[in-house]
Amino acid sequence: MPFIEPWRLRARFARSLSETYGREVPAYTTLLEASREVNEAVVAARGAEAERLGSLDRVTAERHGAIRLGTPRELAEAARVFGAMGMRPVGYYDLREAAPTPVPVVSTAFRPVAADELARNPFRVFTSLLAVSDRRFFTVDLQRRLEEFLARRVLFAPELLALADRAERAHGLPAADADRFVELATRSFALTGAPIDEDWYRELERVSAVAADIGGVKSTHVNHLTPRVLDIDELYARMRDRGIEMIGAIQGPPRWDGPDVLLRQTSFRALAEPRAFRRADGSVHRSSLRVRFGEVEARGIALTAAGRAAYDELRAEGAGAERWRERLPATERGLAAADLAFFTYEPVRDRPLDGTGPPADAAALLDGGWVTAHPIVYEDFLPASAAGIFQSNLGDGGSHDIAQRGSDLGAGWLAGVLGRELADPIALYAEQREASLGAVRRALTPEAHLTRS
Ligand code: OOG
Ligand code: NI
Repeated sequence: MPFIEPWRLRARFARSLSETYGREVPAYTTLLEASREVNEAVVAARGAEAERLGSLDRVTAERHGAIRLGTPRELAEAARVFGAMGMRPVGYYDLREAAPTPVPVVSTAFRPVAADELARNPFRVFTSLLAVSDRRFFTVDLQRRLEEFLARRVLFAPELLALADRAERAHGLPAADADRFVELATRSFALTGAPIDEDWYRELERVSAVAADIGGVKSTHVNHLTPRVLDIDELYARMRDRGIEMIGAIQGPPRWDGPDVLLRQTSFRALAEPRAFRRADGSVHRSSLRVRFGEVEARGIALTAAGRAAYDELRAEGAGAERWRERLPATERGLAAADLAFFTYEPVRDRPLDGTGPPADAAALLDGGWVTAHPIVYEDFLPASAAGIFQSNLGDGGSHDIAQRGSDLGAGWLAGVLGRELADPIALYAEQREASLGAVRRALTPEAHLTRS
């Protein structure tokens, strides 16, 4: 029987989730159509340069999903399910601190980390955990009732978790078990029709729409699945032309004439979906909820810590394209030379010899024509954009009391909950760059390498 490796499980799961979501949210299918059109038009117009940050095949298949969980136990279980598919927790996002509208969650993203795994299938899931212990949002009483409610629900079937553990240990599953794994995993994230306790849901909604979405129902669901486009301004215009109500803006860096960096995102408003509600007297009636929406993203080059600091400053200023040009070099080469963005380097094989040896640092290697640079794509998320995406789709901000002290729930705490290392995105990009520079040095100075080893 064929053996299905983690990346194949991941690719199949992403496809299966996309099919389910398309059936549930028809506007998602419109978004996919518009995205495909935009990507094909960009490649036709710009040629190979359009694929510099990912082949058309990768970009067309690329998705990120978002899920929201209620308890540390649920998060640890999700980590096992994603672990089976070669997806590791990367990055810590504290959206409770997001201005101007805090969201009562802390988050991470599960994604492949190795370059070859990302190339095979880069599926990632932004995963948020409700901060029930945070007094700025929840009283002691509400925390207790939320915890009681959440403790009684089961998001991931024991059979799914057993398969996940086997898959992670053995780096894959035999075909029949793989089918079952994908089926159960997809089912865990599909919307269920079970009636919602109306009083409980509405009480939570008054505190926070996110709290209601997470703690007001007995299951979880993917709340969006995001395709990637090569030109997000063009996509935004096309969706509006199709009469779809988009949120006010594109989040993240502005459009400018330099290379795409980090991540730009936008979305259409959550659509009203029919849901059944149970009243206190036991009667069931139909109403609707707006929780699931369509988002789209454009990815750019990963920034170094210095580049990221510049981005954060520009964002805080609300800077437009002009300020960007003053603050950041508008070419890949400039970004590489100033060490503001991440690249991998490759030796130039036929560089004419001129008696000089290769210099030590990347910028000088580039200037001397020793190497070519390839941009590393940003594979992660942006906390301010994430909070903006949450808020723009969940109606009003609910209530919170900033006078209260926040509970800890830091990155170390989250790693403990996961029982896994929480990778630092910048460290992952830096590792990739260093590995390529190591290979460059070995190729350019073989003798030095030999005498050292
Ligand atoms: C997650 C929002 C964050 C993104 O793309 O920044 C996110 C959520 O709505 O649950 O997906
Ligand atoms: Ni998203």
